[in-house]
Amino acid sequence: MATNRTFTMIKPDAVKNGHIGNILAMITNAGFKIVSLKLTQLTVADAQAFYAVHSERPFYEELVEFMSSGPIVAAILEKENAVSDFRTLIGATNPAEAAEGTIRKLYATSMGENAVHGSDSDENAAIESAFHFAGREQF
Ligand code: DAT
Ligand code: MG
Repeated sequence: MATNRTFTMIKPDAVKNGHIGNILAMITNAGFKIVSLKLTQLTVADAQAFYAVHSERPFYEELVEFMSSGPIVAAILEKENAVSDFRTLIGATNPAEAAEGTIRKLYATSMGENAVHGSDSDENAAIESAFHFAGREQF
């Protein structure tokens, strides 16, 4: 299986609650290599653009407000089957439904404030990575 990449964000709730180190440790312990990494903050316009696919959903405004509310960690991760293995590591969108041992089970506080993002396809991983990182920041 070819090595490939996914994109993640440690969301404002998890940054605020002091979970950056533990989440990055879970990610690297699961075999992902960090190929890009930074602490940054989305503007409202950035969050609207990043989540444009959800613009008709009832939770969109709340999502944009939350995702622009404080610093996030953005990262590109590399591993065989990166997208699907990372979705398994983070767990279900709703932390109440997330499996034991997943990042969302351990660190998410609600459906809206669910600690981490993970790309849902190789195509979106590439789009989301380019949204956050210049080519020279991808190692
Ligand atoms: P995921 O982040 O698991 O890929 P998604 O792409 O369906 O989930 O939604 C993007 C984010 O939007 C999700 O991480 C949290 C928020 N969200 C999704 N459904 C929601 C809901 N019913 N109520 C509040 N926030 C929601
Ligand atoms: Mg999604």
